[in-house]
Amino acid sequence: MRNFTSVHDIGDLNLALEKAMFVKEHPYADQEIGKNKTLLLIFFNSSLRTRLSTQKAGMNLGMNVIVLDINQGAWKLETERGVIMDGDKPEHILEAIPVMGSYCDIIGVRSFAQFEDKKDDYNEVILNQFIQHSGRPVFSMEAATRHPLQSFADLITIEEYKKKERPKVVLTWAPHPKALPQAVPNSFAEWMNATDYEFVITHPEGYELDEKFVGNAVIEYDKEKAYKGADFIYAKNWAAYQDPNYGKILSTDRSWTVDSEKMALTNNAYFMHCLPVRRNMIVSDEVIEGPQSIVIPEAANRVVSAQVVLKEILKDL
Ligand code: AN0
Ligand code: CP
Repeated sequence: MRNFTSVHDIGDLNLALEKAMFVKEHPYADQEIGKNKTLLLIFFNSSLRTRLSTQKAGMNLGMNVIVLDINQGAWKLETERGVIMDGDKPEHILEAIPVMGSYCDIIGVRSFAQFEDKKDDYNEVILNQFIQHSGRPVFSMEAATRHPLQSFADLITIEEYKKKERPKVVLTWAPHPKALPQAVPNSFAEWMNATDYEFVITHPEGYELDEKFVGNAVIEYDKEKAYKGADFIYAKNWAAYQDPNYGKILSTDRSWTVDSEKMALTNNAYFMHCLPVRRNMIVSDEVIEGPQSIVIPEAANRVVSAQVVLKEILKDL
């Protein structure tokens, strides 16, 4: 594998899942593969899970790991070409990227959608600059439109917990006070569409995602209907995608909060969320603390997804 930015880079999903189960059972089996290789993790945005789990995955593979928070201690980066740099940004990303590439063997990048220019976000301008100019394999740690390490961990988790071959998986929008990117739901949809699960998306009108990610999912605006018979409820907030409301909050309707009442409509579904999660906005205390909540094992699987991806990249270095 050279770069990892979406489900399309992982190859056969069943094979990827087999690799994941191997890594989970034998986390230290491949300590030689990363020896004297340096992993650089670049964060333009905050992180708890991605930061820790990706470092752990690298260490399990014997790698040296360096982490850089661009907004805490690095020079502020200009990202647009042709700008007269007389403002508050002392360095251009076109120098910074190859310099960073010269200090490592593999680069992970977290760079969220900025909600300033939909085209820039959906063209993955920052991530693609790393791919073009770093000279190194690059993997996404949540870019503007996708969060593939999260979705891979989600898939591993569903495979571990599912009680039937073809579970009903429901992605539900839920309210949130801040505008959040579509990366997690886009990516989750893309990975679910690559399986043969029954996959339903429910959200208020106006929250339609990019068709490219929705694929063959069934869109059900009636949330109670969507919850019916679900085996997994996957909650996430996102801001509007469709024009002219791109990046806007259209609703904070708490009837969409995942609560025990709605969970009672399901087939005793498991509750999933990528975290961080705002309690009693996205999900009630009762549901997230309840026996069907699998958010902690889901987060733990982030080490597994990262380790599979790093191992595949290391193999092809
Ligand atoms: C981010 C998002 O919604 O994309 C990261 C999730 C993994 N969440 C927040 O910023 C709260
Ligand atoms: N789920 C996830 O990516 O969490 P962080 O934002 O804390 O990395």
